[in-house]
Amino acid sequence: MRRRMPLGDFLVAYLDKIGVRRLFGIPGDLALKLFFALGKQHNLEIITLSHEPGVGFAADGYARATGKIGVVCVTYGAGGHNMVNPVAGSFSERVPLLIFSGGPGEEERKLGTLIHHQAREIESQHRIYQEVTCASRVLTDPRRAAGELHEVVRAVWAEQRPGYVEIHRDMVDREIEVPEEIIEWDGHLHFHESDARKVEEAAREAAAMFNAASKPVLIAGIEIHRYKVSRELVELAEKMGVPVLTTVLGKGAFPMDHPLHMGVHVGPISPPPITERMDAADFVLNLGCLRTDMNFGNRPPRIIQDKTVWAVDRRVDIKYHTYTDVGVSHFVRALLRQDLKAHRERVHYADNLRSTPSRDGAAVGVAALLAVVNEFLATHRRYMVVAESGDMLFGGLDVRVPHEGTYLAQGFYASMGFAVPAAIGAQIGRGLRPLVLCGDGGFQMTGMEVAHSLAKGVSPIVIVVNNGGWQIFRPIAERSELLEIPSWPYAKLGEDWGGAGFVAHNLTELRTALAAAHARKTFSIIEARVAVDDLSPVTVKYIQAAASRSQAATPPNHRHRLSAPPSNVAEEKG
Ligand SMILES: Cc1ncc(C[n+]2csc(CCOP(=O)(O)OP(=O)(O)O)c2C)c(N)n1
Ligand SMILES: [Mg+2]
Repeated sequence: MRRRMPLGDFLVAYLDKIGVRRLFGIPGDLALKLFFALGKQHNLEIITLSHEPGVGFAADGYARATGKIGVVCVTYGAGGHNMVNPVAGSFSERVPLLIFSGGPGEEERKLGTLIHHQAREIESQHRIYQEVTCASRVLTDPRRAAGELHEVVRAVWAEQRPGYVEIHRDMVDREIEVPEEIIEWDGHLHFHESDARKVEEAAREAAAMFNAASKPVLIAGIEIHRYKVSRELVELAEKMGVPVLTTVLGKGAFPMDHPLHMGVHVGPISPPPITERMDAADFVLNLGCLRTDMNFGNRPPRIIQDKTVWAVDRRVDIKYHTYTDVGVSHFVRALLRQDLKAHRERVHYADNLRSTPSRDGAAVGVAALLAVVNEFLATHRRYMVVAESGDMLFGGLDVRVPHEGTYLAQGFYASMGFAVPAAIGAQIGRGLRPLVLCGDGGFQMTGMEVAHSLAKGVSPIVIVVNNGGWQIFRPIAERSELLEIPSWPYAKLGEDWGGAGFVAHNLTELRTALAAAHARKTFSIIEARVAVDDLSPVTVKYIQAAASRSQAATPPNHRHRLSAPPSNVAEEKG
């Protein structure tokens, strides 16, 4: 890095300094210079996919799986706008992405014509991204460009949210001034500081409540992942000896095979042992949990404030007061330093699957499919399960990944199209092989990105749950034909794209296909044929909860009837 250097060279040097080794993107004429400037650095691998949403989800999956910043480069307008949805998902689920977009140069802007790819004004794209990023800049001033990029990157890391940098094509070769402090900086990024006095006082107060309680429970959310305190959380839980639940979005924040892990808390639609234990709790310690409707099972949250400590978004709410400037990582570490009563509660893991395994030759039912996946994961432990929005987002909640593997899903933003490209990005970054649980609808959005697997050296196993359409809505749809989508030859596509393909009509075929896919080095697509009206146990409860909420606001003569839950579903208690 030099005091004066072309902006393109500075970007390369800067990314190297912060340890970026991979960048996801698709070029375009307004971003070509930028794209190739970044590509000049030989230790920066450029990963291209076919469609910007895939690129965005891949970078997001990379960031989730590695805990590093996912970097993206797209062209202006058509490319940039195509990527808004994945970035919005990263914003709402706290994933650190850095988006570089190209843009028209000064020459073109002087022409007085509209410029290709332009939507409204030249600035429109930046304005759109301002809504879905924590920091954004258009680098136009050679004296300030370096500092502005640095500011965006520091915000991305501190906030664990996307940042946006637009670089018009004539800026890439412009000499810029690099401040001495950036040249001398060691490249380490930091989370926000907390106020040490507030941290201590909040931890003391929470510990006193915990010590006075006889049935405490701990719930872990997404910030535990993002602020990298999973190890400390395990230590804290072991010191406390109490049941640990995770939220929907935070699934995986606590090891699913740990003896203290009780399962996923989805408000009142949790498995009955979990709702019962929550009802009995006289103290609930929420660490890093976002207050989302998904986390509460689409029912109004029932939070008894005098029994609750809630740490999220750099604040700790205790009973009816709040400590600001307390980050969850500092709070967890401070809790660990307190004298804590050691409980010795025996915890039983609870899910929504029936314990009796289905007969081998039986048709693939969704609950049985999930049980077969669990069986597979118990013996093939180094897998990263990636669940797609749709029935599999809820089905995935009943999947139990051993601690050697991991779990990724958009548990709140819930965009279809996430799973396959996110799995590709995640495997590139983390090395673990993905097992993707995906509906046919979700697969038809971005599943074709799996065709890049061979070239990118990745090997996901994609289970396409083919129920003939967007069937998660079937229980509440008045016209089910509106949910239908064409059937694709999923297994054949897998073969034609250089991987393997399997069709499973029953559980024996599903088990065989999983074993064969595992034995292969390439990617596989396993099409699991499922009845149109078969859904995972959690989906049935969730859709009913959502429907009864919307029906409460609908005049009685306009209410539609819910179909009865499929017979393989465990009835909700109470
Ligand atoms: C990008 C996007 N568009 C639309 C939706 C709304 N949506 C949620 S689930 C779903 C259907 C999912 O169908 P499929 O992937 O086949 O899963 P299934 O529920 O049938 O198993 C739709 C359309 C969404 N979540 N994301
Ligand atoms: Mg479907």
